[in-house]
Amino acid sequence: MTDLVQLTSDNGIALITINNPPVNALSPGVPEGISEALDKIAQDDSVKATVLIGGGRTFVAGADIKEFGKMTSGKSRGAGLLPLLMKIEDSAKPVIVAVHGTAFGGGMELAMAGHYRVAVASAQFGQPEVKLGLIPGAAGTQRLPRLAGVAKAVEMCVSGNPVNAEEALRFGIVDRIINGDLLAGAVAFAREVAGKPAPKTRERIERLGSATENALIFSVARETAAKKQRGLLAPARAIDAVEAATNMPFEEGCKAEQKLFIECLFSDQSKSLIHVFFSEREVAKIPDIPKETKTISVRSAAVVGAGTMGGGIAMVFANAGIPVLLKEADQAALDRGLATIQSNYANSVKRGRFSQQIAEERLKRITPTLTYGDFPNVDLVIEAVFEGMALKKEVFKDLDRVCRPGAILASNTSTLSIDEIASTTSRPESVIGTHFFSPANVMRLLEIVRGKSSSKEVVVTCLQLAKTLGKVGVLVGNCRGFVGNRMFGPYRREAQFLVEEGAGAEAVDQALADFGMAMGPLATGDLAGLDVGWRIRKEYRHLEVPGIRQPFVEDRLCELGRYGQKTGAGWYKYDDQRRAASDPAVGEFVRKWVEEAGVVQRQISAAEITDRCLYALVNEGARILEEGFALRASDIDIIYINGYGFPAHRGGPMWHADTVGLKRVYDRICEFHRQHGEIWQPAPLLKQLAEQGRTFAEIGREQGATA
Ligand code: 3H9
Repeated sequence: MTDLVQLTSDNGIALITINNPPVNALSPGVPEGISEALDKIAQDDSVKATVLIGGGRTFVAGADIKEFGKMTSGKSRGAGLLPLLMKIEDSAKPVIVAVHGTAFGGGMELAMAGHYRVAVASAQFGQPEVKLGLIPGAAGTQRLPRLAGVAKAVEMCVSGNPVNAEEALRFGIVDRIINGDLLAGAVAFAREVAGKPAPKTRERIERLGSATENALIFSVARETAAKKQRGLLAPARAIDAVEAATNMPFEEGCKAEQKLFIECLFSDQSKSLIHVFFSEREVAKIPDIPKETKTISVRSAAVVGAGTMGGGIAMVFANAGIPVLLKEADQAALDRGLATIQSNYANSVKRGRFSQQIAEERLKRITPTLTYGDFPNVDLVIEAVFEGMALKKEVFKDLDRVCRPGAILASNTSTLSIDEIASTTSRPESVIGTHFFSPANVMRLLEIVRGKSSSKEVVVTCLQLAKTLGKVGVLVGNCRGFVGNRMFGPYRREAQFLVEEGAGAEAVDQALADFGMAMGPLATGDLAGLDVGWRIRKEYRHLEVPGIRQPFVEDRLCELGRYGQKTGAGWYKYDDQRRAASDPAVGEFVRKWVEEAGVVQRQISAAEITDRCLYALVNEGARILEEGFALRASDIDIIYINGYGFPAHRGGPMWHADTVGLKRVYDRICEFHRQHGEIWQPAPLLKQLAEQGRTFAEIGREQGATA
């Protein structure tokens, strides 16, 4: 028996306990341990039935995801779970699987091989493999339709979303919900079924449906997946695999599933999504901050500024159950802010996202105010006033005066220096940036900007708080635009250059949407407001280096009052529902302006569009990494996936560059450098890695950047 699995007994009932913290993944040693235990149980006449249970906080969260990389690089042959599952199912004595926490992926497959399943009410069951670009690979697509029916199996394997114990019971995945002690309940259940014939999931066919019913289920599922999970391999393969369960014997179906699983496992999509899974967990690990660093308890908060961002941030706190003050300078602005919040909540209720009662509870947690009167009582304040240094400094002077010592003073600035803001206070160690993305109550990303004096406690607290708020917090350094917006500049610059050089706005957006971006860069500009960038460009014009090319078409559109969606016209025209349509006038304007500027237009391919926009991101990302404003390349990937609509199945911009090959990316950037001048100067780090044949992922951890 391995250390990971224990065999004990309780008066004729054998207990197999899996102990592989933190989530009892089926790492090497676990399947072997279960198998050995079954052998012993088979030989022990005193045992009448077996309970299989997870030790610690959960049952089994799936195969060990770390093993997949070893399998694709030929270092491991994988868990080989199928024979173990057959052995469980063929066991002469009934096996009762007792579930708490999560039975996910291989854990769910393990549970389905048992003869019965019992669970606590809080347990969750799911086949989330698709979220890793995979399909269930241990007969999940074959056993689940036999238990839960074809439609439910398709839904669970294609969406990857779990069901709770109650739903699992309703669909026949679970046989009994145990109220009270799970192990005791499972043992009692085992005594009830001991000595009776044990049902084998694989032999059940009554829920497999008729050919006609199934044909409809599969065709609807394929159509929906093609639309909602555009460009993704795994959902389509999951449907193929469940279909195999309906038209092949079990063993054949398993072989078909294996083939499809292997196809997915070796795909770039799966490698990218697995990279995203681990990177999302890596972001919270900060090399110079010890694990045991104390955090500051955040039980109440305040937001200064009730505009779009401030109101959204207040909602984020209220949604997470944290009471929040919302301060404005005058009553009219405060009323406007509150009205927007109320209408956002009303919309959510109308769309069925949550009940009226929940909306009211959330709203009650937001206390509007015109003064700093209650500020001494809060643990954290987020300033979200208009983006101007003078105003922000004034606010921070006030906060320094009124807030209690130790309270965190955060700024939602998207561009300004946190150190300069902090310098106006007597406690720069308590000052930090918390850059939310619009709409703050929807977007998952939170850039946490570490100032040179921000204390470790404040940094760790903000990283933890991000989790509490349902965000993914990424620590970044204090440079202009921080990480996300600093990279977004060159990306959008290239999109505009491409239009000037002859690509239509639609062609630019389409190429990037085809790549998988949630939205093209020009349509994104229309959404955010083209005037925002225009104002910034005017303010920083004095910093432009003479002789370096600058895009000009977007500024001209702004001069015509075309600010994007809010004015009904920008790169596109919009109806009163803000639906976009292409606007031939834009093409005409551009041709005229470009001709005046002496630029000769040409045919531009979709490949050039994506290369120029994406490699502009990569080149700037490499500089950021080298300068230490991001800790790891994977942190940049997480920022782009969660804040900028970069497709997760491409792993983020830096991972995408690794996948393409840094030498190829570097060579292409050198080509652009020759064609378009100094803005394409390759980042030294990129050059170095390309020459050494290395990747961003490799250096991520050794970079030791300061962020
Ligand atoms: C599969 O099963 C394929 C099969 O069909 C069989 C094919 C043969 N493996 O998320 P957390 C680590 S595919 C390895 O922060 P939570 C995680 O990295 C798999 N490691 O906790 C983290 O490590 P660290 C299908 C894993 O409480 C630590 O555990 N299953 C695995 O917020 C804590 O994780 C899935 O896709 C794993 N399977 O959430 C489930 N899972 O502390 C994936 C977690 O060093 N897992 N770790 O950063 C989850 O969804 C969540 O982790 C879970 C817990 C909900 C379970």
